[in-house]
Amino acid sequence: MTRPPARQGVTCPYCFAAVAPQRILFRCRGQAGRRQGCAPVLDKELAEYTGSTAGASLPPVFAASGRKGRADCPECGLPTGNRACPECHNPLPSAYCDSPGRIVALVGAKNAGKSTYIAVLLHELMNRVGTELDASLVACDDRTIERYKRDFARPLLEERRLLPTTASAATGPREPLVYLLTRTRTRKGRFARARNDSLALVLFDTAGEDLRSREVTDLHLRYLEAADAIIFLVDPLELPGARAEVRDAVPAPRTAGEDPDSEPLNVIARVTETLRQRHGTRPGEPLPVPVAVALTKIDVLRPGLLKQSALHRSRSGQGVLDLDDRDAVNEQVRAMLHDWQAGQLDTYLGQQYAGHALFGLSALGGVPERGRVGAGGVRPYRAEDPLLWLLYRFRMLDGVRPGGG
Ligand SMILES: Nc1nc2c(ncn2[C@@H]2O[C@H](COP(=O)(O)OP(=O)(O)OP(=O)(O)O)[C@@H](O)[C@H]2O)c(=O)[nH]1
Ligand SMILES: [Mg+2]
Ligand SMILES: [Zn+2]
Ligand SMILES: [Zn+2]
Repeated sequence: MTRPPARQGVTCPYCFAAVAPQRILFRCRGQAGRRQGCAPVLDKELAEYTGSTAGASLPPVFAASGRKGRADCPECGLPTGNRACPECHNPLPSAYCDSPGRIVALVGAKNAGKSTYIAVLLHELMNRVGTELDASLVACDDRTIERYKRDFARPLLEERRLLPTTASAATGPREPLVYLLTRTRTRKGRFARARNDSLALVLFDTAGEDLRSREVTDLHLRYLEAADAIIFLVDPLELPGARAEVRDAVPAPRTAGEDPDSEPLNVIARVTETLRQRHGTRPGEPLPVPVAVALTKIDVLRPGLLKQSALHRSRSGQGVLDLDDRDAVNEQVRAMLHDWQAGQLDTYLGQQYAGHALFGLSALGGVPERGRVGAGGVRPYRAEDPLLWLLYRFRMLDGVRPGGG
């Protein structure tokens, strides 16, 4: 297997610049209560990044060699552990600087279900799945918290309205949502000790619109180039061969089959080209980035199709990856793709990537009606599966075979 080029230091999860460890800045902790730190000043770099001076008045940043992730502010003398990117001045959490961050890129054609998936996946990680994995999911900056609430959780999960089409990045700056997922793992046996593993989960809600052409925006491109893993979402309603398997009540999407640029295979091919440029691999050589390919909206499929199938079973939910279940789901989705004359997708991924895995999930768990989530509310189904597999690939989650072997 080819290895990705060794990365010097960290990749900023906001601007995706590669930052050498000694260049990481510190930010003064400032005044608080009786603490006499530096007063806030307008941070021009940060304001430029966010496109607004609101929230960009902060205690100053400074360069320092810093030992053990701390340095004393040259102005006020107070020690600080807050670090910032030298390019965009966004915060770089210390757990992110200390452990290699993993950037997960989420891509898919227009209407594939990306925004809905982000809303639901993050909610699952903060709740049920987080508990199962003994993991905490913490936003790395206040803007991420606000944006998740405003653009994802409130409309979809509280008000049960479907999310609007994501606007093209060309119409305005868009920022990634940056989280730190930290798992506590206790090793059993003689050298028993707890260890924390961190994964920076950087989700950039791309507009399917922007993946239609090769002229992807600069930030977009850097996001893809920086990705350590890809989650590629495919709407089964866009696969013409799948129509016969869809419940009668589900209307055909307006775009189906009309726009070759939005066809799943063409979208993944453009993403693959971008990745090849970064990795500098030869055409025949597989890319080292793991790719999770998920059929979204599987609730639209006829119940008969899923009955007694691997996809119909629920995961055991033990804080491990059940490899038997993983194999079964992978095989089932592969068989479905081939049945639907979409086997090309599987073949292409097998040729281009050293490791790809197939998933079937539903973020909503039911067919929406008139712009709203169905009557039963949001009931995600296997939404976390792709992420669990990636955690397994990153060695943050153990794999088990309950059936032995
Ligand atoms: N049945 C069903 N429909 C879904 C599900 N998730 C999304 N949808 C439908 O798909 C539509 C598009 O979902 P989005 O999440 O907005 O898709 P997107 O990939 O973000 O689209 P763009 O922003 O245009 O790129 C939604 O409005 C829903 O109608 C699901 O789990 N089940
Ligand atoms: Mg969207
Ligand atoms: Zn940056
Ligand atoms: Zn200071």
